[in-house]
Amino acid sequence: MIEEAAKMLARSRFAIAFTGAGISAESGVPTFRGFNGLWRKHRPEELATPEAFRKDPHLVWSFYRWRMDLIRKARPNRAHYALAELEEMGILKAVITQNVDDLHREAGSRKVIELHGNIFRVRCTSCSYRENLKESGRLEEFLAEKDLPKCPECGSLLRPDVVWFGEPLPRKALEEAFKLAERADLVLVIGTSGVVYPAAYIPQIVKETGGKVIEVNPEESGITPIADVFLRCPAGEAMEKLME
Ligand code: BJW
Ligand code: ZN
Repeated sequence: MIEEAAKMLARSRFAIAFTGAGISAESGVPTFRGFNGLWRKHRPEELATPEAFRKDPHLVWSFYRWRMDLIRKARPNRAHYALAELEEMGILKAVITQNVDDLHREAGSRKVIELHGNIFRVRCTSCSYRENLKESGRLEEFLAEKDLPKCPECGSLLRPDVVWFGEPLPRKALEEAFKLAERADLVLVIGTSGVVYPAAYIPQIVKETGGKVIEVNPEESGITPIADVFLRCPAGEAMEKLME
């Protein structure tokens, strides 16, 4: 199976990767729906929605501050590095990710499309203020604060610049992702349950436009039925073998 996948990858002319929380599991970032999922106590729909934020911004912010702190200490793993290397080799044209953790960029991937935002960015709920806390150097200070974060421009409540259920995905990123998927002759799907839309359309578009689907996941997912090759193992192990 691995040999088959390696051959397909080497022969492809325009390969892309589509990643989810599972690729960062070996970096110590909990997934959403897995066994040790992030939201076993709180279901995604209870925390990652505009309604939850309106109802209990303290709960939602404490959840995001906890995750920001966990993610800033996480380092990319073998799978992230392998994707950066495949791009360097000219094989991989882009990484389309549902993750908000920045680990693809940390690993050296250049063409990264973030469909669900970035956990290190905040934005104002009233005005157009946005800030990347990693770039502004204010992350430590932000995490130490216990009160609700307020906009320095207008004083309104800040929110994480991520995409919650019922909210539209960033238009440009989604359009670009769909275009790449139409063009791709191969998609490497790594570590996603493939149940959250519209992101989950990406591998389907590749398939429908004549491309191949390689999936890496220790469990079956919503994508497995359309996978041409299914590598049933953790991302780090699969990607290391694939690179040999
Ligand atoms: C490993 C591993 C290892 C473990 N190695 N693998 C069409 C049909 C049905 C529903 C909808 C539809 N269109 C829209 C909807 C509604 C909704 C939706 O999809 N609901 C479904 C759940 C039913 N979608 C939306 O609401 C989206 N918005 C939208 O459609 O807007 C329309 C609109 C238009 C115009 C105006 C207004 C509205 C938005 C979706 C936003 C999702 N947001 C989240 C939170 C992001 C912020 C944050 O991080 O806090 O995104 S939810 C969460 O799920 C997060 C993830 O990116 C996303 C996907 O999860 P992922 O990455 O797949 O993780 P898991 O945990 O599910 O899976 C991990 C996998 O890894 C597992 O398979 C493991 O086996 C595997 N694994 N270890 C490899 N070592
Ligand atoms: Zn503001």
